[in-house]
Amino acid sequence: TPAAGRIEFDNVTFGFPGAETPVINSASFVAEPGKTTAIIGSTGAGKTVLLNLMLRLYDPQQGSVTIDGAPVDKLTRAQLAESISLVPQRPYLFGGTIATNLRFGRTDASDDELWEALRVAQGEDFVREKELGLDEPVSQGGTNVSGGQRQRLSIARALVAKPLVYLFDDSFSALDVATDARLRAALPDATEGATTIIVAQRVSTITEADQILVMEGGEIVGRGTHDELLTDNEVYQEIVRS
Ligand code: DGT
Ligand code: MG
Repeated sequence: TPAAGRIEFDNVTFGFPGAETPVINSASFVAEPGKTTAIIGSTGAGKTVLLNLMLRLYDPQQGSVTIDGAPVDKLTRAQLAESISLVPQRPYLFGGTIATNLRFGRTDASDDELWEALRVAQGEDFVREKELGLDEPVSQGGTNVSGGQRQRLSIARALVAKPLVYLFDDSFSALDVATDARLRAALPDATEGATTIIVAQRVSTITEADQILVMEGGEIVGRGTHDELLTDNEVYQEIVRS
């Protein structure tokens, strides 16, 4: 079982069956524990597919994905689920209550832990406003909570699980800028020591990331800090301008 959560992609190429061109082309990078790796790039660039390769939703045709040196295809789904929490681009809620949804990754979490995760995810206020609080019923698919609330509950669910690796797929772009800022201010303490990977649309979400990967057409076409990329990466400069 992984102990640190260091993710390494080594020359990974992946294409969907029957497609002519790969959607991930020779991708290599390392995401370190205790650090934030951000991924930015236009729609269709391959950001979600890159995250899905870590969870083995599909396996690469070439290259390897490892966590703490162990190829992810040697780990069981249960080991992967214990190590990595994904907040998907379109979060999903299960029929049950807010509490059962938050405890999805770790059934023994206390109510205090759920409230703490909600505080960080900027979901505390709206749950407190519910008549039944944590026991408020949620319909399957979460149709009785708004999209923004669904997003925050999904973020809180990942925090409750306390994984080694957090994957946030575009989890902050639906939030208004102020909420996004508050959430990101609270996140480092809550995820301390973990490997954090954030797919983002807004540059302001990722300016403080330790490392930013710029993706275009399935390739990593730039990497560095915000300041470094501003100086020397045209694709990043274009994203900043847009
Ligand atoms: P986004 O979320 O709109 O910002 O875009 P990305 O960067 O997350 O793009 P991604 O990774 O969803 O898709 C990369 C490419 O792969 C894009 O050309 C669409 C294609 N693709 C994604 N999912 C599937 C799939 O399930 N089947 C097939 N055949 N192609 C897919
Ligand atoms: Mg995506």
